[in-house]
Amino acid sequence: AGTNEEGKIEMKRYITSQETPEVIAEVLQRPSQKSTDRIMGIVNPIIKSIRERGDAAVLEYTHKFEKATSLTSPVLRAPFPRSMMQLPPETIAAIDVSFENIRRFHAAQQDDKPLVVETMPGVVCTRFSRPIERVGLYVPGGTAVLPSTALMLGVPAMVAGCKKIVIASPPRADGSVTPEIVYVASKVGAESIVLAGGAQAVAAMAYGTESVTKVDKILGPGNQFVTAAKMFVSNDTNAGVSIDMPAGPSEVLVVADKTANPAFVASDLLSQAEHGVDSQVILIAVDLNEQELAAIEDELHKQAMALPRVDIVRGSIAHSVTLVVKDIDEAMTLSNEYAPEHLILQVAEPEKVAEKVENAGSVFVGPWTPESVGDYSAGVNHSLPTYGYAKQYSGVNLGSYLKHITSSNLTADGLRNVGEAVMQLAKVEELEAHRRAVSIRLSHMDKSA
Ligand code: HSO
Ligand code: ZN
Repeated sequence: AGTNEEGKIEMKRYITSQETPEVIAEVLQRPSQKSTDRIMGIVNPIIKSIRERGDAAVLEYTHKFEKATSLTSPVLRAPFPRSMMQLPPETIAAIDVSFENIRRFHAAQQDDKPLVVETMPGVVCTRFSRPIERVGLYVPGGTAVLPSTALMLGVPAMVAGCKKIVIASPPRADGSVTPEIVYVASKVGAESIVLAGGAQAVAAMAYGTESVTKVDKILGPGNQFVTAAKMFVSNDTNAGVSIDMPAGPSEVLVVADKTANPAFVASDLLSQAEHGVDSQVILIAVDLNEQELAAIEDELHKQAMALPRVDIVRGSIAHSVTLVVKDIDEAMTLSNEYAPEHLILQVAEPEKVAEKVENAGSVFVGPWTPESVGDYSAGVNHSLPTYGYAKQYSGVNLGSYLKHITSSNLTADGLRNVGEAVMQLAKVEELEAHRRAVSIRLSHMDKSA
């Protein structure tokens, strides 16, 4: 799969003008996820045992799944010892540069002045924000260590002013946490690191255990077990916890026209393909001829063969496609329908084309903007809606860590101005106490006048 008869790593190619719209819609389907029943059958008992047996259960799962049998406590509390964040200076420098860019971009999203609107004379409506007090940030382990995800989740939590930042991440088999993650945790002021992964980490943060702090919101990507557990706890009123968004496998859609550099296009497709066998990459080729398509395909194969993770790439390329379309408008219609997590525009006048984006998690504009700059260091967030959820969800941003609270403040004149409307609607709804809450005050004003 993902390889043709001669062993070439190749995406399937469709020319939209030669297919029915139904076929194209079918082609743009996400690879289907394992049935939720099966996943929930595994996740439910895990959640139950964490609730019943707390730390002991967390440790058991970590011993079993992470093989970290030497671990005796599931939590590491701040201040984290320097010895746990020994890193080469170039890694420190890279984290520091990325941290600062992410901090700046998210700090600019702060609405520090409350919104005040006088809707009628004497009727003042205000909106102000407050940080969510305790947040749990899930940083996946698995086939790659992801300190960048710790940055993307931790920096906005710090900027928002969340009082307790808890980071959960599966430990390595020797029981230690990746030093990059410890370093990021200390930079963002995390109060603790939960050394657990999967549904058990989510459950521990949702309900709290003897040593894991219960949180108010859980953010971060994860596999199907993590996602299922997040969905479950956010639906459980006993947990009192919310989540950022549903998550699926990572994906990219690249729109390329004749001006695009084939090597750049291939490198962007492969950056996403190497994440996991379930990643999906889509190339929309705008009016490219056979020779131009072949140039991209040759680059894709050549670059893929040189990658350490070529086997993962083979898996994801197996369910990835190239769509050849007639013009940029057709490309953007298809892209908006697919609603990609990442959208890369390697086209003439990319800023103009960016204006046509209706649905996407994050957009990468022009030849000098590979997705990887956004994954790590540009300042934008990489925790983004996948699986078509870009149609209704935003990526993680400062607002993900805030509540917006409104207030109303009326003067006597204000109540005189708006009172009639209130009383009439209360009458319509036959809620007499509502009506009287206004009329009592109005007659009081008349008496004291
Ligand atoms: N592209 C991934 C994020 C990531 N890339 C982390 C590298 N490390 C999902 O947006
Ligand atoms: Zn990535």
